[in-house]
Amino acid sequence: LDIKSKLEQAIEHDELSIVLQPQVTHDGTVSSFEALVRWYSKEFGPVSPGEFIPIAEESYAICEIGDIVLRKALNVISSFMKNGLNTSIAINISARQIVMPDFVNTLLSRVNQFGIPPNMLMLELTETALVVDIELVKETMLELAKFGFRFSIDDFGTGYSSLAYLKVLPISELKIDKYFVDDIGKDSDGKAAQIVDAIIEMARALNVSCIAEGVESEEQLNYLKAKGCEKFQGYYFSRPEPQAHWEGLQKNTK
Ligand code: G
Ligand code: G
Ligand code: MN
Ligand code: NA
Repeated sequence: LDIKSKLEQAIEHDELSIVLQPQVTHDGTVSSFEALVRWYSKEFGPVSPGEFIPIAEESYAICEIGDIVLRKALNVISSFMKNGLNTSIAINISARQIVMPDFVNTLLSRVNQFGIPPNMLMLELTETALVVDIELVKETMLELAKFGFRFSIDDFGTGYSSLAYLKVLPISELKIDKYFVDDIGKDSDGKAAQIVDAIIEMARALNVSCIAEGVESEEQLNYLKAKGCEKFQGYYFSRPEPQAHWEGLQKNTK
């Protein structure tokens, strides 16, 4: 069997799970998490999302995965809220998902089912997903924003979205791609840092907040802090970990 049919079986047999990576503010507080899907196959062992997400994106499978991740994330939010922890969760939304005719209703029925306020969810869309059908995506985003869902632009700086698009979309956050963060202090000409500066400026101009992903060193963190980036995510703070890891932490810090 090929990986595609194995993935369909994995979806059916509940072999997918999520891990959570913290998103941290200036004072080190965990304000939110990004949920990242994982596939531990009984047959192949761990399969990286870099491998199976592009395959899933070729079919409706990505929508099923999206719904699985959504339900698991809502379950985590619910459990955190019961413990008095108001951390929101960011989930990744694929281009194919956002243009599905039932996308708004699916999201609404899921948050109602779990009793979670929509503002506890941050929906991460890549620039590439935005421009697939900008008019439809804009209408969908505006509709969802009315209910309180928030949006983050993932992998920012690597796509083709123009300021003109960004200005009319209900965006809460720009997420600086790891690609630029990686090179802070490493590239000899300082261009990565200049691009990071420009993205932070753009976030300010759009009046949205800014988060950097892939933060691995204190040097990167200090640079981003000094420039006014508001939130940080990366191995410097923590790798993505299962829910149980964070519940332990919660109890310890009480
Ligand atoms: O977690 P890393 O963990 O390896 O994720 C690799 C890629 O897979 C990233 O580009 C990430 O956006 C994507 N990805 C991870 N989880 C999800 C998910 O739930 N949905 C979608 N569409 N993409 C995901
Ligand atoms: O959704 P997105 O494409 O942004 O996915 C984020 C990816 O980056 C995931 O694969 C996640 O595991 C990975 N990641 C998060 N923080 C770091 C980091 O500090 N270093 C590296 N190498 N990868 C990271
Ligand atoms: Mn993401
Ligand atoms: Na990203």
